[in-house]
Amino acid sequence: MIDTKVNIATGKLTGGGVVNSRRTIGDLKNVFLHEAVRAAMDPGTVVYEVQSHEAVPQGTPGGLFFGTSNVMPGQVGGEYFMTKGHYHARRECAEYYWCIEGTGALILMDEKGKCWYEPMAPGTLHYIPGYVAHRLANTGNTPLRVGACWPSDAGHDYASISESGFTARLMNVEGKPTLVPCGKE
Ligand code: PAN
Ligand code: ZN
Repeated sequence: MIDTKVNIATGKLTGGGVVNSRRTIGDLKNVFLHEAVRAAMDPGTVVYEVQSHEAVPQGTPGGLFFGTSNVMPGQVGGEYFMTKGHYHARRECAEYYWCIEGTGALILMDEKGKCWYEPMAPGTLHYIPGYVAHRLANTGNTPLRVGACWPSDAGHDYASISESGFTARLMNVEGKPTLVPCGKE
């Protein structure tokens, strides 16, 4: 733990206990509204990377995890590059996000399907309450770097999102991020 460092300018984590993951266009089948556009893109293009510092085993009650997400700039058929999004498996678990660098949006959806977003810019702080699905979108031209802290027993429920999706999508409409109500293609 003591040899783990966070670069406060970029959020980059180095040292012990750091777990790295990466999602490319090829990994994100059926995540974007325009699946046919995604399928025609280079599958090796990186959409986002996540680093997390896991000081205790996943599922430990009472612990915390700390991480940095980097969402690259880009779009799929006018929809901004974004994370898959999830509810926490333990739905009551909340999370903090804060924006380190870049411009983007935190897209939120409650269990009734109400969807909204909070704009992100360096220094914005975002409290994600329990029972709220969350995903990050990069609306700018540079990487969006976001710090996060969440309970070590929160877990991730991706299945509910892949079954019914978010009820709205953040699209580039005439150059402006616009939350457009819709389902999948
Ligand atoms: C974040 C997310 C991270 C990647 O650490 O896991 O931004 O998004 P997906 O997990 O939806 O792919 C977090 O919210 N943890 O709970
Ligand atoms: Zn989360």
